[in-house]
Amino acid sequence: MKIGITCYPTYGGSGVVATELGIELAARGHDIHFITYSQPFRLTGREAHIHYHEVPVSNYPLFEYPPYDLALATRMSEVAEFYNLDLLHVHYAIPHSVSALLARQMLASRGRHLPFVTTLHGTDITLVGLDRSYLPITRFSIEQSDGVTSISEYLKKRTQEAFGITREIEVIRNFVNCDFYCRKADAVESTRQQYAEKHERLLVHLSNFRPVKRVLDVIEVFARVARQVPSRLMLIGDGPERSAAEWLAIKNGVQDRIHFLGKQENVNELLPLADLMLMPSEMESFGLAALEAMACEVPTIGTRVGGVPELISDGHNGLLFDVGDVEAMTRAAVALFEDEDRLGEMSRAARKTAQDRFCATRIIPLYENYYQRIIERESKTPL
Ligand code: GMT
Repeated sequence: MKIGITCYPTYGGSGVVATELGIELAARGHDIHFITYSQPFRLTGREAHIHYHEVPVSNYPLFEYPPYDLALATRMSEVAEFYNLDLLHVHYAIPHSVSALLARQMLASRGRHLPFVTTLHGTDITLVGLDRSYLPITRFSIEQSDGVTSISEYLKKRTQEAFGITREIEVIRNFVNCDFYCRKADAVESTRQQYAEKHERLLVHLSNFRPVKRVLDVIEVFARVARQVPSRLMLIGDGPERSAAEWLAIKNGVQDRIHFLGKQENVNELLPLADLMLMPSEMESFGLAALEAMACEVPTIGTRVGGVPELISDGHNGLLFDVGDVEAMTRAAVALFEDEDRLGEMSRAARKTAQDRFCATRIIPLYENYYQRIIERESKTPL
């Protein structure tokens, strides 16, 4: 198939999923065309079967707000026509599904089908989509999409309830490439020493440092753990809460034990070095960072919110707590570090969950089948 993919190409879960999906589909022989305002950060630009089309946005002085969504719609329709695309797949409803809707109409006026699939990721529904100024158009573009997928059962229900949408939404959960995200003993042996001494525990957090991620809770938990167990923390990512996190680390006297690594491209090389992931988010529709860690045999201490319980089963492959309960999270982390057998069992269970339920080899065929169904159905529908 020839598939166009649009996403936010910068740091963020939906962009990661879209890019990894494109890479996996290309590896299976499909032609993938990324249509975005900059090259998605996990792409090298040299992958076979992958093409990148930048969306140029005019900054004519009259435009206080350059109309990106119109430029995107134009580029989508051009790429679809020039490269004979079978389908567009947009990640994150706003504004991508609105642009895809316009592109579909532009091509229909020229006698061509261009079905599009919208994948809902979370904040496009839970935060942005429920803002009154975006709600009607988000609902409209979801209803008008030829196919809609959601990354968890939770997000599907939330979308149906909050938007009053009755149309079908297919749940296709996030995935991880289990060959790429895994723990290799020799790599851990040679690299871990950069971040922690042999006798120290190593914790990790990975996010875009937005308030919803509660990075300050990460610092609070780590500061308490570090008082009881020799340990270090790797913080991967960057964003609005970074300086508050730095300040809190200094206030707690743990700044020397924390590695602020900023945005990192090869997180698959860093995650396996850790013993435990902290994801104390206020909300997660899925929690891709936890899945990536789990594939690397790193269990997560997380929160019982959104779609997280669909990934982490409490006490088996990770541990779940109420949002903000840093004392309980601390007790759990310390208890795990003091019980090597239990930590080992949980690490193996985390890897097994990733392999058995969320491995790319299982999830990508679900997308392929879904695309096929949509393309066949739409080819028989009059324009
Ligand atoms: O919260 C983020 O990291 C950004 C956001 C995005 O769309 O980039 O993430 C959402 O999509 C991820 C990938 O599907 C999910 O794993 C995250 O749980 C989800 N974030 C929230 O729901 C807050």
